[in-house]
Amino acid sequence: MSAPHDTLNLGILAHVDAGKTSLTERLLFAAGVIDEIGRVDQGSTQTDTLALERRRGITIKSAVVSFGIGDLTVNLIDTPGHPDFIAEVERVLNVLDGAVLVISAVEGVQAQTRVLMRTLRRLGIPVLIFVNKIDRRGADEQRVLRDIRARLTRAIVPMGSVTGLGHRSAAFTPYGPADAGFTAGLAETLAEHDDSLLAAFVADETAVPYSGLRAGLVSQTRQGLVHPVCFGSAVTGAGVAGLTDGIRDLLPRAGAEAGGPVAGTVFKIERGPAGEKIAYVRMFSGTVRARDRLRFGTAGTGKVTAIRVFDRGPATAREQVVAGQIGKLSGLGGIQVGDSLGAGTGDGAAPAARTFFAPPTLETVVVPAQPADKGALRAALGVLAEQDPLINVRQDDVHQEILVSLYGEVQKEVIQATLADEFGLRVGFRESTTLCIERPSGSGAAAEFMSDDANPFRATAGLRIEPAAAGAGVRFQLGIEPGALPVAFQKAVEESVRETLREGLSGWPVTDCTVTLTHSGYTPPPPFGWSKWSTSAADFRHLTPLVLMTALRRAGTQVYEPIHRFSLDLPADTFGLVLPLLAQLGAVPGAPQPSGSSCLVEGDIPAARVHQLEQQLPALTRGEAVLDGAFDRYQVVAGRPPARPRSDHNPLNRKEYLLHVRRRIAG
Ligand SMILES: Nc1nc2c(ncn2[C@@H]2O[C@H](COP(=O)(O)OP(=O)(O)OP(=O)(O)O)[C@@H](O)[C@H]2O)c(=O)[nH]1
Ligand SMILES: [Mg+2]
Repeated sequence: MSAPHDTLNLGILAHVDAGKTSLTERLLFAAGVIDEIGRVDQGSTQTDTLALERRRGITIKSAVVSFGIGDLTVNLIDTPGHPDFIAEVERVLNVLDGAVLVISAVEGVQAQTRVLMRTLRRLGIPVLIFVNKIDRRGADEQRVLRDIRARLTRAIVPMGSVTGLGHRSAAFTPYGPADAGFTAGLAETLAEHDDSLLAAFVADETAVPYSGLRAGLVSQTRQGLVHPVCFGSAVTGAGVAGLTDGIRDLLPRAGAEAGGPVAGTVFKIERGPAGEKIAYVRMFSGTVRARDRLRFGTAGTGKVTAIRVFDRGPATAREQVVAGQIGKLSGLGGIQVGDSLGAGTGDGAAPAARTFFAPPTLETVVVPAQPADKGALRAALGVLAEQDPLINVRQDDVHQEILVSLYGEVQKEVIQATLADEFGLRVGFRESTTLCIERPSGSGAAAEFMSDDANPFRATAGLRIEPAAAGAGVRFQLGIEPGALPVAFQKAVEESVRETLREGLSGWPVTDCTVTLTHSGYTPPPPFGWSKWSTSAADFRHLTPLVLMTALRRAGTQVYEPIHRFSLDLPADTFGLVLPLLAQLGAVPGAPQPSGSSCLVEGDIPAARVHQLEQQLPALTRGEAVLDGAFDRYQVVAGRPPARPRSDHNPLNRKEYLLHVRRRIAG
């Protein structure tokens, strides 16, 4: 049995305020799913449903809606554009068949647009570009196209022309086979990836039939090699028909193996009215039925109690969800965002933690208004972290404080409001500090054997740590004979490695490294029963931090700080005033590019200084400066690296650590 219709799981992505949610509303209206178009500014849209989203007029969480275009069912995922909520975009990327990247016809390519497009291209996700807001004053078709070619990609195909730019009457007219300029440009762009087309085109420009060009466009768009560009307005509805055609004809459809083994990915968790977990899963293969027992994540299992499926409207109760579809599953208590579903999991093969964007670069202390609420706060943050794996919660034992990692200041407000609304907890925040990372500077190894007198645990472990490529994260691998160590023990070592690397030699998280298990040994239980002399997973969990920290100390680490790429648009006559400020904040600006009475400066600035720049710019520029920026890379901190307070039982201090373990075992 297969899905009733072909399905396309479509992400809608853009810089903040480009018009994603408004466009979503338009598409739903055009498809007849809603009779009235909601407005972001009035808090009446289908996808901005949280109280906070309606109050602020921005999207915070990704949301799914579904509509039909002919025989195609589109599940559209509206995502937030604000960089503080990039984690929401991150987890959606795993489940998309294609994406629409929205760009404002007035603002053009913005910092987040570049970050998103780079990632979409790296992942090979097919992308249509929609240039929105052609009705707004200042909209400029040619400038946006130049901007896209210069800053995103040259592999674009403008699909039509715009009339009445900057007016409510602005309209989009698709090109057809008779537009010679269009067909020539199309042939030239397609020829970049198609040698036979290139040869035919060079021999005789008019010899390639339009049907061949069209087939090439479909094929190359579906492979993510070229990106068609449509224009329109989410407010007036102009160009929405052209976009709908593009979604139907140019993007690939979900492969649907309804009979295959169950495989799916959880990309969102929601709490139901009774606080129960509801997991949004995109099915890649197989069929899940109500009352099925499922495996998920590394070791979870549970029984599905109810299923809702998105099928041309709100999710409705169904008996099953099949390959290609998005379903909401109830009943799986321990499930988490990022978990994969199905038989391929749960056998010890941990799913590769894929991260596409930079991790949070800020950290702040959360302070409960009532000191007695500390325990409740820790529990509540734990629940939030479950919905949002990038909310890293950390306990600073030295100062008895709770810290969370963050992408930005708006995210603070969201956490504050969520804790108040959902948990009845009032909290404040200390000023955010920059979150650095450590990377090993060389490779280092260490081992402790069961026979060593100094080793109090019934386990042997040897580990090697070495640097990996930037962005690789932490990779764990076995350098021992397969089968030499039971899976449960391997898992204990790996989990402990990841936990230990949350605090490196200077107290920062250690990343971009490969850790190899080089030695292992254990005492099996006697043939019948159990003995207190045999090895347990806890022995490995306790020994691993000691061995790993010794290896890390031998490898050495370097501290890196996050650097933002900024672009600053300011009145030309204020450049001289702003330059000294940039220098003082450690920014490295490029040459200013004048345009009329304003000038554009692009450059690098330590993330730690962005907030100061934002605060001081208005006074120097009559409030006219427009600052835009996004995380670009990590850079070695010059001079003495900043240190972060380590927990008091950090395994660097062997004695403290062993006392801590003993207390934990006793307690
Ligand atoms: N004139 C005009 N305004 C638009 C258009 N599309 C969106 N807007 C306005 O732009 C603002 C932002 O629109 P949203 O739809 O919330 O943008 P978004 O991309 O969803 O924003 P985030 O989800 O917060 O990133 C709102 O005030 C919209 O009314 C358009 O085509 N023309
Ligand atoms: Mg939105």
